[in-house]
Amino acid sequence: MINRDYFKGLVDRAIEKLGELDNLVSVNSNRVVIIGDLHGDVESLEKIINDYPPGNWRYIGLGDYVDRGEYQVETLEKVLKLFLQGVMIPLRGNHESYVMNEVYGFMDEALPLLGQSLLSTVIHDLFPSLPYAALLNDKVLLLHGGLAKGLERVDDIRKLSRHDDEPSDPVAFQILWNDPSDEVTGFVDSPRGPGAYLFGPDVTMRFIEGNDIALIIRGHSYITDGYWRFHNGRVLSLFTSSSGPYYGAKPKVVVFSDGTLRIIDVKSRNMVTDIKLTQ
Ligand SMILES: [Mn+2]
Repeated sequence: MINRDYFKGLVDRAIEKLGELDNLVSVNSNRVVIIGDLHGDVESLEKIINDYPPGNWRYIGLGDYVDRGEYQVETLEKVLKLFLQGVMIPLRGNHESYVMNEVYGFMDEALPLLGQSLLSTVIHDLFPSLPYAALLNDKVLLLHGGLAKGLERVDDIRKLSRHDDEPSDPVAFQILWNDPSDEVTGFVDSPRGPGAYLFGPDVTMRFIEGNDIALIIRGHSYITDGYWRFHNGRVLSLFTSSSGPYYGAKPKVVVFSDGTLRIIDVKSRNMVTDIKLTQ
C-alpha cells in the first residue's frame, strides 16, 4: 500500500536533491549495477537489490521506471528511496514525461493512489528534474535513448536546458528518444516520430573516439532477451522488465566490478557474457 504522506515526503526531498545534480552525473565506483527500463517491474528491482545489496553496490537507472507495467508507483517509490539513500542515480527516460504518462498507464495507475496534486508534482516537478546522462569512471556513457545530432562532446550535455515537461532542447529530446541502428549511416528519421533519429555505427565510432570513452549503455528498446549489442559492441542496449506487456521477457542488468562489465540475467543471476573495458 502506498502511504500518500510518506510518498509526498520522498518526492519533495528527491526534487530538492535532484536539483543539486548536474545534467551529466559523474560516477566513480568499482561496484555498480546498471538497470535498464523497469516499466513498473518492482519484483525485478527488488531482486536486483537483494542480490546486490546497497551496502556494497551503487545503482544507475537508465529511465522508464513507469508506464505499461503492473507496479509503477511502487517501482518509483523504491527508486526514490534508493536515490535518497545516496546509492542510486536515476536518469530520465522518455516515459518520465506527461505526454507519455497520459497514454501509457502511469496516470491511470497513480491518480487513485496519489491524488491529483501529488501526481501533478511527480509529473511536472520530479520527472523533469531527473538528469539526462551519467559517465561511469570516465569511460562508459549511460543514457536512456542514444547519441544526438548536434552533440559532439560528452561535456556539452552539462549545458542543456533541463526541468521542462518535455525536453525543449532538441539534443536533450534525442538523448531520451534516439535509437542505435546497424542499418543506417549518420542520422536518419526515426519511426518513433518527429525530432527522434536512428544513429549509425559511424556516429558512435566518431563520438567514442572523440571523447575517449569505451562504451555507451542505453535502454529504451524492448528486447526479449534483455540485451543487444549494436555498433561493433560499442553500444549496449539493456532491458530490465518482465512486467505487464513484457511478461516472458528475460530482464538483464549490467554489473560492473573489478574493471569488468558483466551482463547478468536477473531471474537466474547467471552471467550471460562479460565485456572487458579495455577491448
Ligand atoms: Mn524509452
